Amino acid sequence: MHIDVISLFPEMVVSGSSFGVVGKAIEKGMVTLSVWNPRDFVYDKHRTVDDRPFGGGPGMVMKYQPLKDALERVKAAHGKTPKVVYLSPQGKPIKQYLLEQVSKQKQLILIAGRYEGIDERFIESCCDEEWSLGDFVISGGELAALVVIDGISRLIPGVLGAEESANEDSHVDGLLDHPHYTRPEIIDEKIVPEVLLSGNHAKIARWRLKQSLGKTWIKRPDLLQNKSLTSEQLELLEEFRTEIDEN
Ligand code: 9WO
Repeated sequence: MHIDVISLFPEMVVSGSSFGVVGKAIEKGMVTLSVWNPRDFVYDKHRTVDDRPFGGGPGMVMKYQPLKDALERVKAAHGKTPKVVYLSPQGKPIKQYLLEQVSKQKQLILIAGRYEGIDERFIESCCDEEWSLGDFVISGGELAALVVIDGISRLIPGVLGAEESANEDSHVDGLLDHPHYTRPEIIDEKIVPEVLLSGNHAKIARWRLKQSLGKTWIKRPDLLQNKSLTSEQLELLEEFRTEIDEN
């Protein structure tokens, strides 16, 4: 998968993508990343990429032309018309299903804004979608772009080892993850759930699913609203609730 990012801080995107799973995926060429700076598409003496907002108000707005020319250059480089996503507080919430959908495509273009925002005419005419990490304002779209790059990279076949991708199941079926434990078995007089030491993989899988269901019920009941549980899952959740009541 190829990801293009248009950003005034290309180094932020490149360095933020050079660690861990994403760094390895890029190293192996399973994900390729190009970052384009709108400042390279302006030709006045001061290389102006922003200007004062019409109608007054605080701050500056990113100009249409540098963004448009950078986007045209990206499209010329790949000759296709991939999805263009603008990362902004006004976007639709980024969910796992969005990442899964876009991970199946060959290319994605991410627009990371700065200042107060970007000229609305660019959003309207050049961006297919607006995505948001959540209802908050940070200093720019680059951190959101890094989240999208990371989330998509993990979904590219082969990026995660078999073992890791097996662990992914609990993340992507609409439930919260089960708890994790590692050595030592006892620390600060705290033990590991016995089932995890049993070597009985069926029991362990059942326990993990029960924990995912229970944790989701406690922390994010809204996720269960949109999920039709199987009879086994309903039974496990009931078991979890009973155990909670008994403790
Ligand atoms: C800045 C600002 C200052 C005073 C009053 C209102 C304001 N809104 C903004 C603003 O939205 N700035 C954005 C900075 C413009 C687009 C790029 N920036 C950004 C993206 N901030 N936060 C995001 C973002 C992206 C994805 N998910 C969550 C937040």
